Amino acid sequence: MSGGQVISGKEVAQHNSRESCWIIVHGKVYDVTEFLDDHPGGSKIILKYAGKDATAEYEPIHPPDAITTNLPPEKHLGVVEAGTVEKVEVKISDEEKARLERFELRPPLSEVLNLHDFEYIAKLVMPEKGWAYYSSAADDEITHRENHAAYHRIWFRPRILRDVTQVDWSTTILGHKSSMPIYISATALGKLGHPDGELNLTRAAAKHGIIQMIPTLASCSFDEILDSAKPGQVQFFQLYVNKDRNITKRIVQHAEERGIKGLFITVDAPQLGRREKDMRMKFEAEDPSEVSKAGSDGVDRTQGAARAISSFIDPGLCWNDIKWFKSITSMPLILKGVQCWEDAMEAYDYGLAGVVLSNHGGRQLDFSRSGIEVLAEVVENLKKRRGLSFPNDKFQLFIDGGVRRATDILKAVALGATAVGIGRPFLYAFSTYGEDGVNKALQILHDEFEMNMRLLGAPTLRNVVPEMVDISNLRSHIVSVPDDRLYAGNYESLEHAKLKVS
Ligand code: 173
Repeated sequence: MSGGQVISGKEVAQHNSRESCWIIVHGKVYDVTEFLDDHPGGSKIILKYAGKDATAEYEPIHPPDAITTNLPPEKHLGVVEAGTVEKVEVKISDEEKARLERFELRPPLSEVLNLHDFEYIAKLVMPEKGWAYYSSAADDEITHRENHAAYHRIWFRPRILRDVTQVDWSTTILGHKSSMPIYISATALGKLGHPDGELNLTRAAAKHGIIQMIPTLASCSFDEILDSAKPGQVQFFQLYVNKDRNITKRIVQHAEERGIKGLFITVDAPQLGRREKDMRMKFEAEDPSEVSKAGSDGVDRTQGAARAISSFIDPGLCWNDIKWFKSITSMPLILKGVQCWEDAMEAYDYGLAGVVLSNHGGRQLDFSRSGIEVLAEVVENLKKRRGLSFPNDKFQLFIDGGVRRATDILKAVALGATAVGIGRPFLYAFSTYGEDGVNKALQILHDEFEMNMRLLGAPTLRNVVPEMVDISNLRSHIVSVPDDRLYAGNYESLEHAKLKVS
């Protein structure tokens, strides 16, 4: 049989076993029998759709070309005859019904006042898997919370009696105009939140004049995202480095050909962190007999969506590779995931264009410090040891993680950041309201900038200087002390004691 054949749904349905397993994706028929045990997400999930249409399950977690690039051409059997495929019966649980009702009842966008609101609504209305994947973070999620909490340890020292009739918070990032000192950070698997996935971000970024960083593991294909950009729209690309450097070279050079303006190489994920919320979701979805087999072939199938598709990432990536990257591209190179001044200085000495001080949204090493805290030490040390001042056009500092307000961003700018990456809040915005949600999130930040620039006494970002922030507590990690329940439960306080009334 060759790839051009028309095959009836009935015939596909006969290949419904481990011995002969055909599936339909986007109207095409594939023989995946020999691929079953190589599927990073396990054979079980494919076998569930053996002989059937797997498109709905496939779509959110695979780029559209994943199947065509992983299966040899002789396994592309043909196209399915229209109207002959039996619908896969999807049983809707009571919880799912209730969720869909909640989705319909979500408040009008006009009631959303800040970025936290999107997160609150997302938790109530998002599909369980998507919420678990987006919101999860490593281990005890201490770093995830610290990312936000760290901003609470910085206080403003605003200036008064400056003319703030006009305020302007636009800037340039790697030489490209941006209407705000932010960019949309790379986040994987956009279709877990909304059928248009990352395109929601591309469109809103164009509308608001900000830059989107496209992830390696987007649900939409790279070219689809590029094709939906406006002419001249600036985009960056986040790169996971493949063990097979030829694949990486092809991806990087394709990105450059398509006009990507900055390559952000992720350096904080030689192995993916344990996101237990995401892992549990997978665990519950599995048949227990399959779970007990997990690991017998060296691949643990119970690790959640992200881990299942991350095995291509090279843990052998090291400083020596930088030379190679410079030889294959002339895009500006930025390391994403730097966590101390020593590595930031190394990046500078290697002649890179900048670093993102980031702990991957708290999803990698738990107890790694917040970007804003690392920013302060990087600025201090690069000033002392390399005579640099920030913001600096030649070596730009970015941070991400925990940003929810323009005040957070202004704190980072005051300390020397060129711009701040925002990830989850935009995911929550499109998961709840599609592109309109992202537009609203950007409008909220716009309004917050306008007010806070005036209140700070800063007509432009150049006036947002280190003297405007008090960071004397930034490095003291305040740890909350749990209630002493033993004491509280056993001690009988004075009010219960029998007092002699004199
Ligand atoms: O944070 C992530 O979830 C992430 O970066 C990732 C990495 C590999 C596969 C999927 C997501």
